[in-house]
Amino acid sequence: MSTTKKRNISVLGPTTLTGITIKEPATYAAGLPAVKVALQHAFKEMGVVKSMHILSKMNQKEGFDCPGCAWPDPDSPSKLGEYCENGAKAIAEEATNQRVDNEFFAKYSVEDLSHWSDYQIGKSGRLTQPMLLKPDSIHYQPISWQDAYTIIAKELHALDTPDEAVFYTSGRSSNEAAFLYGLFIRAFGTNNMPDCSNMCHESSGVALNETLGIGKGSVKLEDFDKAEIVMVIGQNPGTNHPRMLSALQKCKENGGKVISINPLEEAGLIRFKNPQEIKGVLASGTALTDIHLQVKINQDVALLKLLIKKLAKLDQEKGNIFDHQFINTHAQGYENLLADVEQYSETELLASCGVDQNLIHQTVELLASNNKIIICWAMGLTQHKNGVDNIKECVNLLLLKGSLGKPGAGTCPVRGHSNVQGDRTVGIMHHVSPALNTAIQKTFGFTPPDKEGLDTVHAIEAMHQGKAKVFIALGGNFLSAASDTEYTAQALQNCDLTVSISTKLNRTHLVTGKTALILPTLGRSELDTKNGKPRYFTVENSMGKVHQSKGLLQPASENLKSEPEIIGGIADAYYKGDHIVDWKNLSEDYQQIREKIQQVFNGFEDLNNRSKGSGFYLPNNVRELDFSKLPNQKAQFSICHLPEHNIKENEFILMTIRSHDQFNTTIYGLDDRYRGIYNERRIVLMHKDDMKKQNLQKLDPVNLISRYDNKERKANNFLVIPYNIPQGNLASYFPETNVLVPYNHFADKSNTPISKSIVVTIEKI
Ligand SMILES: Nc1nc2c(c(=O)[nH]1)N[C@H]1C(S)=C(S)[C@@H](COP(=O)(O)OP(=O)(O)OC[C@H]3O[C@@H](n4cnc5c(=O)[nH]c(N)nc54)[C@H](O)[C@@H]3O)O[C@H]1N2
Ligand SMILES: Nc1nc2c(c(=O)[nH]1)N[C@H]1C(S)=C(S)[C@@H](COP(=O)(O)OP(=O)(O)OC[C@H]3O[C@@H](n4cnc5c(=O)[nH]c(N)nc54)[C@H](O)[C@@H]3O)O[C@H]1N2
Ligand SMILES: [Mo]
Repeated sequence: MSTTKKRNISVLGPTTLTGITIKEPATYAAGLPAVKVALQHAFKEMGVVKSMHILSKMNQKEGFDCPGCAWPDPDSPSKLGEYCENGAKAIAEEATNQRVDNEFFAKYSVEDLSHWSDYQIGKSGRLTQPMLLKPDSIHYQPISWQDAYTIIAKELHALDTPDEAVFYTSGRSSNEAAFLYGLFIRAFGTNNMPDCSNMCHESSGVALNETLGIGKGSVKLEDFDKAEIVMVIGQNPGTNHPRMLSALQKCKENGGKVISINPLEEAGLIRFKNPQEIKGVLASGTALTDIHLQVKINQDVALLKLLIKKLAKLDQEKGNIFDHQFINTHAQGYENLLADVEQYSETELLASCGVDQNLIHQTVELLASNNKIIICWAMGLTQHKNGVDNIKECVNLLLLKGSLGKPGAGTCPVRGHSNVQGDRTVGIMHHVSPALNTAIQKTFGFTPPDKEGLDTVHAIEAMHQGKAKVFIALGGNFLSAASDTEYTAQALQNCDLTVSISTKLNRTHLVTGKTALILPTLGRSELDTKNGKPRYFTVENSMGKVHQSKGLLQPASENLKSEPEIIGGIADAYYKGDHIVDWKNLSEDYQQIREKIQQVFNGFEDLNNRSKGSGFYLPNNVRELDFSKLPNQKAQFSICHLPEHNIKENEFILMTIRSHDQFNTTIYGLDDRYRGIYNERRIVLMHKDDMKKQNLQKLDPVNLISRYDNKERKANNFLVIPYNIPQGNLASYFPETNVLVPYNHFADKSNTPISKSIVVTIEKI
């Protein structure tokens, strides 16, 4: 047996500063600067010719789906494709001309690379060849695909039970890959399928399932044209879903109003200069937000309760404010909800949420006189201890107004990764679904396990405790994305084997189990061929529409395999051909995978044909106002509780957010243009009065410290920036601040880490 060398890895990487410049925050999003920045990124990574070729094919019907966010494409996109700065950056990052090859790994050990920043690591380029890190080594070395599969199969066979393996999924994988992966995992015998959703919209899924009977949103893109009010809560579309700004623009042009609820006044929500229109280039563009409610971090329930309470009062006085016919026909729990808001005083709620009283009045007036309301939200609501309640309170408001199941109204959880919703639909799920198990049994002839699996936070705990020993990741960057970086690092390092199926190098490849494998895969933009014939796969967007995506670029290396083929390779090596499923054959034939998806799941009839062109919508009971699966066959009002933070003197609530130049843990650049911060990520935004109280000057370096369960966690070296943020609140970027998030503090019911409300103190350096 080989010995295991203790590797000297820097888990967190460097904390050095990069040379900040600060300017005034921007007052609009997009416009010409966005085009300029997008092209700069694209040309730098891909060169001019390749850039122009590929950018014209993104999000077109016969093109490939943008690997960025999950916002849907309009049915009739412009000739240019719908323009998006951050989509261009996402594609530049994937289609870069830089390569991480054998020489790279021979030159740099994992110890060396661990001292690089995430930015440097990502910029080193695309992975080109399967690589093995042996227990006694600090250098990855090349390995053949077959030998890599054999190592995985051997480690999986060596486990005492299948539950000692953990299979993570990030949300970029296609429906075909995710389906096959889930199928293999179940055949292998576990439901340990943590996925990025657990850290993302899990709270939305739980809340929406319990209240409306489907874990997805109900609106379609065209509803934005018809909406009278769009509320954007805890979401920064200018950066994270830039194409959503066109939808908000249309809403405004048709007379709709936008209410944004956010501790920050995000530039993208102030004004949009659509670069595809003359007025977006030459004139001032479109003002988006009509009312900005600057809520304190995690006081959305207080704010929504206040609005509901005031509306209820008006309804009693004047009538016709709530849609009683809708409530009587479709919902239950109305009286309890009214009794609940009765308990709170308006003064108390107003103080908790910290919003200006006049703005509350204006909002109530708007909500009172309109009935077509869409509520959009993202991580600002989901990543709190009471994330599920945040969303249930939004549903309460929509139910009261009858704003569901009709044009221009409904729920709109704005998803993260471009196929995270699809992955869940086709079976990536740690919970047991008896219906799914029966369908798999019927279709494939084996019985999937019926024991609940581990989600992200519990998988980390299991690996930390030595109860799980093999970790396999289909995409993502588990180490940096998950909470409590040092604890998670130990969890991964305790494993016998960690495997990453990836497009680009990241920190999870450096903080590994005793043995580690990197399996390089094709990206969205690349041609995927079998016997010279191009293949396509399918994805589902944020609004439940399934459509095809077909890459067009030459792959980054001839040694790459598609995700389904890699999964098939692992399964084939594990079963050595002795299984009821012909893994090799199935994994190479996407048409056949789609046929199986169609047999296992409802709503995918004729998938092979219907996914062509602009695609089709999956069934959605809320659109039909069918609540038959819920108690009494009614949509459910919920009683939501106010958060308890018990903030002591000198403590702050920190939200960990995205800069304009990153996609989760992939760092595109060091600027956060809309917030006026350039060339630095180690920053913390703070109210000027709080700075005074803490005796801090602009750009003073500080450490951030969290203390949970008597454990101190520290993130070092951040520069203080005075900013328009509520007092008592701070903002900083993830993943640098993930070290502060305790692994065992997460949302009730959804187990989503509390990344948006970490209690911290500040230590001046
Ligand atoms: N370019 C780019 N696009 C992306 C991503 C990316 O990193 N880069 N990530 C993708 C993924 S996986 C996801 S999940 C989405 C994330 O999209 P977002 O959820 O927009 O991303 P965050 O930066 O986490 O921003 C959360 C917003 O919520 C606000 N907020 C924080 N706490 C609270 C609160 O308590 N209440 C309220 N009302 N607001 C709050 C913050 O000020 C911020 O504006 O974007 C997806 N698209
Ligand atoms: N503190 C804090 N933590 C957070 C969040 C936060 O707001 N605050 N947000 C959370 C959220 S919303 C999410 S979704 C998670 C994200 O968690 P992950 O999905 O795990 O992280 P990413 O950074 O998106 O993963 C990037 C890596 O995916 C790989 N990759 C990219 N494209 C492909 C592909 O097509 N196929 C394969 N196989 N690999 C690919 C590349 O190797 C790249 O390095 O992070 C969460 N963590
Ligand atoms: Mo996400």
